[in-house]
Amino acid sequence: TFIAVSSAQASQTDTIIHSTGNPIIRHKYTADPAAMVFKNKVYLYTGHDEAPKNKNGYVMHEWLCFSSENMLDWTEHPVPMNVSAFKWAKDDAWASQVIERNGKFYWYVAVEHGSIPGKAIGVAISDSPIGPFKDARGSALITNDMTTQTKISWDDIDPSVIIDDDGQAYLFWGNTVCNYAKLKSNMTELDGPIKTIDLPHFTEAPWIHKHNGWYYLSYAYEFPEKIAYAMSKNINGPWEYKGILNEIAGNSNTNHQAIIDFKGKSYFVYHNGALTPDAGSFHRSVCIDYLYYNKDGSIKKVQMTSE
Ligand code: FUB
Repeated sequence: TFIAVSSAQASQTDTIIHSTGNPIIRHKYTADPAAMVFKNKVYLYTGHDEAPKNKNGYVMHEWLCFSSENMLDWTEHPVPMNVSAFKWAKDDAWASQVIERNGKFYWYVAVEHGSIPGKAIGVAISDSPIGPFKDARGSALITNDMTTQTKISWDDIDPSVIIDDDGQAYLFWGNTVCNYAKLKSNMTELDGPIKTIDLPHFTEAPWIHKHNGWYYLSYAYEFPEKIAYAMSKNINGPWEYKGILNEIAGNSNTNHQAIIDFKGKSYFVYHNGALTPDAGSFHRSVCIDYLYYNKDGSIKKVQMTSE
């Protein structure tokens, strides 16, 4: 049975969820997952699809945070952040990612800018993975007037962040064009020019990760979206396109992935529109399936399950 919980009703205490299969969260619609492994736990950060039942369009005002020690029992933490954390932003709590550096947690998010037309990327900071988070800059890190490759207003979305083994941090993001730039060690300022990466049929949702010496750049491909990926031995490329990793995910035009290693296994975290018969593209739900690497570093296609 699906129980809708509105933001107003949201619990201010932890809620325990035992996942019985995909989608893993069934009492709310969750989208755009990002996962972070920290001290024996997985932290799952999602958007919250809050659109009324019959509305075709995104209504997203807040982000959610869940944690687990075994990928089956999840704790839902009190809502750690909503759009009003960013005074310069108007609405639209779109895709995000959290990363830890020196005991601080940095949350990169896409939102609608209040005065510069279009989407923008902000960064929030906390001493804890579950918040509270506050705006780390007081202004957007990336705005629509900094990248001019495309003319759409939502080309600066879907931030993904990595800290490389040498301590250099990078931010990847984009719609239609995949951008990336170095971040200063304070994690709140760019450190150099914005560059672009040419990836076949790149739509959005870049996710950068490293595994066994390879860099992987996965992304939403075409529309409706599949997830494709490229590999490189160098974070600056060249990137070799490796094909489709995940097919269109049940009933949703968008797909959006996070890839992590946790306790000896690898996981593919994504969303679909299959929680309720009328869910579709604007009432999405986070799912998790195993991800397997081949000996040469390439990745086997993900088998989507309902277990
Ligand atoms: O959730 C809003 C947008 O839809 C995200 O930013 C995209 O990745 C797509 O999932």
